[in-house]
Amino acid sequence: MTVREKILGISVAVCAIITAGVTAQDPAQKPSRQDRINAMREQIQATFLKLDSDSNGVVSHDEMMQTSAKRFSEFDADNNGFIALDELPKLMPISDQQRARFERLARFRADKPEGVEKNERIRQNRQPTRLKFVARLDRDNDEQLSLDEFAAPAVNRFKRHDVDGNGEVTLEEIETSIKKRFRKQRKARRNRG
Ligand SMILES: [Ca+2]
Ligand SMILES: [Ca+2]
Ligand SMILES: [Ca+2]
Repeated sequence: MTVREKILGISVAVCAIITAGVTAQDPAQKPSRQDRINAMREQIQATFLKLDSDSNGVVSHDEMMQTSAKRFSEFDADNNGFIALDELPKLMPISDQQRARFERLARFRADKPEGVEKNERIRQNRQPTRLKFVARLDRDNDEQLSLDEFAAPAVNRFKRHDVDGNGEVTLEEIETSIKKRFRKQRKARRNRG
């Protein structure tokens, strides 16, 4: 089995597991939820394949950092190793993928009580102003971002996904951590009432 076949096989399994968990909850919503799950599966797979630059079926810490460093250098126009406030656009860009994900979830939330309000709050957090973006990540308060500061969210995400802590992330580990997050979210929703 090639690595690609393995990855495809695993992501079908991820989909099946997520489907089982979600559709069992609310069969009436099945089509739109199924769409969400399919889209999510494709998104996870596409991101994984992109990050896995040597195509060996695992994303290493280095591969994740390379991606962050590339994005960092796109912003660091004067190439001095720091992103200054005026090197950023007034509103931080979001990827097509993030936008599609937000719109999908927004449609789902819009039918819920307070969904519209919540969507607006999430939209503002998703696409923050450059001031908010720097303020959130600027740990040493020098009003600019080092690569470490810029990459911190990606590093934290990587650590969360690296379930066995060996410095590499597999699709199975992403599956495990996403399921864990789903369970936590469902539990939080139940506790809210
Ligand atoms: Ca790799
Ligand atoms: Ca700079
Ligand atoms: Ca800083």
